[in-house]
Parts: sequence; structure tokens; C-alpha cells
Amino acid sequence: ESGVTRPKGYNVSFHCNPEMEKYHFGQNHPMKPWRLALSKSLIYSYGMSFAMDNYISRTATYEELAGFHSTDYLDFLGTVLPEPVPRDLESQNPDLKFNLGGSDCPLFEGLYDYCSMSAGTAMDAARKICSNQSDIAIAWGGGLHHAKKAEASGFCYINDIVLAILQLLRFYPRVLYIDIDVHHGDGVEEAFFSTDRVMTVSFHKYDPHNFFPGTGALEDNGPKNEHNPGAHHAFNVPLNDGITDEQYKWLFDRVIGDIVAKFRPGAIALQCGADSLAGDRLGRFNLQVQGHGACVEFCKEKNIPMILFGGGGYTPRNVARAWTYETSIAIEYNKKIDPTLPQHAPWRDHFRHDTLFPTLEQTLGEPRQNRNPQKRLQEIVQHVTEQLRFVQA
Ligand code: ZLM
Ligand code: CA
Ligand code: ZN
Repeated sequence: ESGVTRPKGYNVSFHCNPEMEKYHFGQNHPMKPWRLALSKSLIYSYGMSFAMDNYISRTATYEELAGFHSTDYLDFLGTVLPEPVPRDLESQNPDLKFNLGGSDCPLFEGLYDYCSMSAGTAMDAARKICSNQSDIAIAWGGGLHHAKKAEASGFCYINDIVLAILQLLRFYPRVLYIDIDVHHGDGVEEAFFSTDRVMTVSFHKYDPHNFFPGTGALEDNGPKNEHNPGAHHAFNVPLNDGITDEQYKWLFDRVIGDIVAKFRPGAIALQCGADSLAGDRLGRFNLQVQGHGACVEFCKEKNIPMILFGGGGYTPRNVARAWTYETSIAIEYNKKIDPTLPQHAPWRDHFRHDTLFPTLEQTLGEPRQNRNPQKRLQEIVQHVTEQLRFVQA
């Protein structure tokens, strides 16, 4: 026996599709679906599966995907064949159809199936929340927040989060979306731009000309037109390189605490992109597994039904650590978890250090310089407070 027990009166479901782990974006592409296998392997090695309901999720149907995406786009996505675009030709061919086939969103073998699996995972999670069978539903294979109605963007083709939130809206009057991926959650923000039933909050590195996708300024709070119900229902927390656990936690607690108190969501959708961790191949922050997980813990303590999505995360060993720790938070095992990685964990050597919580020095050598003065963080909190005054209680 693993010694991991179920939390009393609290149900956690774990949704995955092991087929997803087998797809390949192409040589050297930062997005590596096998990080899902690594994460699941670590989660199961800790024995956490005994404390959750484990589901192999279905693939989403065409009709389900069409709940958000245009049929033109889906038809094309379903028929395109991988046709490698030579790197030097890509720049000469800027009008890729639906932004497909470039180096960010390549066409690869089985692309459509991969997308329907990610969406299926997220939608299954949403259904468990809607039917009250789960208090927390985990979908690490989802979280692809950049995809638009008729366009792929930033490694994302199908917006599984939007599809899941649309499900939640059938049962809950108000849904809060929170996004701790290092990139701006632009696709989700845009999808719910015109409704006051979804509030979106993204924390991200913001540098319009040098960091993808370049949107998500502090002042962008939804439609400027006051007659649009979505006005004031988008929140953005733009950050600079090197933010630390303490600062991030301070900000998160303030911002999310105030938003939850005012908006009173019936459900929370939390995108846990792990590229905000220190040492990520694409990230810029100094967050540790503990600081990233503290966001999940803070949300859990609100006792509101919640979906945990994956998202970015480009240093697979750190992705696996974060999502393992966050799974332990969901099942209330985090206080008891052994920080030493299980002896029998497959791929143990892959983790380099045999701890779930490597120090900044272990992950980075030299931590990134912190370019977030406390004064700026206070301004952010101040702005959020002011914007919240416009939100109907
Ligand atoms: N070039 N290969 C985050 C999505 C971030 C746009 C600049 C491509 C890369 C990146 C792809 C192997 C989420 C941009 C980048 C080079 C135009 C981005 C393929 C390295 C490689 O080595 C690479 C040949 C590739 C892509 C780096 N792309 C880094 N950053 C961003 C998209 C997705 O985490 O938020 C959610 C899952 N794209 O900066 C360029 C402007 C394409
Ligand atoms: Ca984000
Ligand atoms: Zn990201």
C-alpha cells in the first residue's frame, strides 16, 4: 500500500489520455508531449492514483470542437497533411493558412487526433465538475490557451480551456479563469471578452516587442465600450524577468483574493502552465515548485469547484515536479509528501536532483536578476482594486 489516502468528503478526478504523450511537434520543438508521461509517472510513483478517480479521457468529437472553433478551421485542421516547411522558406511565406505550418504551430502526423485528445481531457474534467462528482478535476493534457476560433497560435491549435469553460457555464452562473503560465492567456481572454459571466486573470511576462504574444497590459481590462457586459472582466498582471516565490505569492493572494470576494465564481478554471518556473527553456521567472504550487493551494482553500489545466512547460523534469506537487495539493497530501523522489520512480535519473523541490541554485546555477520592484507590484494591486469597483457585486 502507498499510504496515500483519499481526503474525506472530497473528490479529485484525474483525466488523461496516454495516447497524447506519443505525438511529436518535430525536432527540437519546445513543446514535448512526453512531459505528460513523465509527470504521470512521477504522480503514480508517489501512489497518488489511490486518492483520485482516474479516467482515460475520450477524444472530443468534431461537434464538440465546433462549440468554439469555426468549421472552416476544423475542416482544414482535419485534412492538412504534414508537409515540412523548410526554415528558410517560412519567412517568405508569411500568410500560412490559419497560422498552421510555421515553426510555432507545425503540422505533424496525427495533429487532429492530438488536438481532440487534449480537448477531450479538458471537457471530461468539466463534466465531472458540472455533475458534482468531482471537487477538483485535473487535466494536465489541456491548458492550450492561445488557440483562437479560427487560428492556431503559440503551440496551441484547439482551445480546450474555452471548451471546458463553455461546459461550466451551462451549470454555473459565473466562472473565474486564472492563468499562471508565463505567457498571456490571450485566446481565453478574447473568447470571453463580451460576457460578464467569465472573468479572466492572467499573470505573465510582459514585453510587447520581445515576448510572445505581446498582449496583456495592466490597462487592458476588457472592452472599452461600457455597454458591453464584458467591460472590466479581464484582468492582466504584467511582470518582468526574475520574479520570486515571495513576490508572486504576495501578488496572487491579493489579486485573486479580492477578485474571488467580489466576483463570487461558482467554479474556477486554473491554467497551471509550468513555464513560469525557474530554469524553463522559454520562461523568465525565478519561481520554484513551492511558489507555483502555492497558487493552487490558495485557490483550493476557497472551496470552489475547480479544474486544473496544464499548459506551457518546456523543461520536462520541472514540469513533472510542479504538476506532481500540485496533484498532491489537490488530494491534500502535500503536507505529508516525501520531498525525496520515490526510489522506484522510473526515469529517476532524468530528474538530475532526487528532490521534488530543487533549490534555485540547483535549477539555474545563477538565478535570473529580479526586475520587479515592489513599488510596481503595489501599483498592480492598486489598479486591480480600482478596476474591481466597476464590477457588479
Ligand atoms: N519563431 N523549433 C507558448 C508559445 C510561444 C513568435 C519567434 C520560431 C518559440 C520557439 C519552434 C525547432 C504556451 C514567438 C519564434 C523559432 C516566430 C515562441 C521550433 C524555439 C523553437 O527551436 C525551435 C526548429 C520553436 C519555437 C523557440 N516560439 C519560443 N517562443 C513563441 C510562442 C505557448 O506556453 O503559452 C502555452 C502552451 N513564438 O515568439 C516568433 C514570434 C516564430
Ligand atoms: Ca499567464
Ligand atoms: Zn507559456
